[in-house]
Amino acid sequence: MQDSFGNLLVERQPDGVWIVTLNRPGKRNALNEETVEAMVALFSGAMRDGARAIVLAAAGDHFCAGLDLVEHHRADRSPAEFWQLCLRWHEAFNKMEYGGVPVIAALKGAVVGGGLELASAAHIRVADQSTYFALPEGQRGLFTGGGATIRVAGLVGKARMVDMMLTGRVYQGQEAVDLGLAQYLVEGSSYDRALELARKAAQNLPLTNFAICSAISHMQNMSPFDAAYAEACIAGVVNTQPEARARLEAFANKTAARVRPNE
Ligand code: 1HE
Repeated sequence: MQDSFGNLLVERQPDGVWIVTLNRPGKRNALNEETVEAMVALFSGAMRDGARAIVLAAAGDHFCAGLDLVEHHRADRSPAEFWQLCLRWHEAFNKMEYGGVPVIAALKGAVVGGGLELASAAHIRVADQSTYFALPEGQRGLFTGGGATIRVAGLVGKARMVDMMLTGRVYQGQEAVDLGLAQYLVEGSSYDRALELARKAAQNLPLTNFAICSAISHMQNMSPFDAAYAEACIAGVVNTQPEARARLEAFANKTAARVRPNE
């Protein structure tokens, strides 16, 4: 079943995997106000609406060119208006990161500016040979407003983010993976690998994925002392869920798969 949420296409597969496609290829999937509002709506309801994992894909050759610079130029926004706009971006990306449903981004081409802010809110990022990452805001006379100072700095570190913004430095390939901008680099299609990973994650119990895809992020915002307490509390709920009993039973009966090294 395929729906359209403004500039997002949503395909809901029977196993609970949703394919959400940024669908503004003519504008390199630049994020205009309408697209950000569609993300807020979609990611706010995804868990309630039964999504078990989401592939965040993109139409065309580029994942996302960031803020819609033409809309921004034409709107001639006031400081207060842009401040408000940034809060909507944060709302959308927080719903993704803290919403409890695994989001796997299938990256290709440009993942730049606000596009990198979007990608960095996903739980898993898969790059292909065409993918490149940059923060061109510095060269455009702008500053990041969609969470890069938290999420991109969190991935690559403060010094690298400052360099990316001051000099327009581009990262790609294995170097981007080594820095943490993506966790996977594929020879073929990032979409195919992202779908495979989403199907795998969708086999976990929803409550377990909820904890993985919200609690770990929340804990980064806490003191280690409080995070440990919250971890115990969440484990109390997750590790005693009735739905886990069959999986534990299978392990006890020696019918469950064992963890083995890669071949
Ligand atoms: C756009 C945008 C955009 C393309 N806003 N319209 N982001 C940037 O600085 C990236 C700006 N974009 C680019 O550098 C390039 O467009 C790409 C490398 C992504 C793609 O290049 P290319 O040669 O395939 O496409 P193009 O010819 O540059 O653009 C094709 C169309 O997409 C064209 O529109 P058209 O109607 O003339 O055909 C472009 O105007 C349009 N387009 N990118 C609007 N970004 C909360 S703060 C976040 C701060 C930021 O994100 S700053 C933005 C950083």
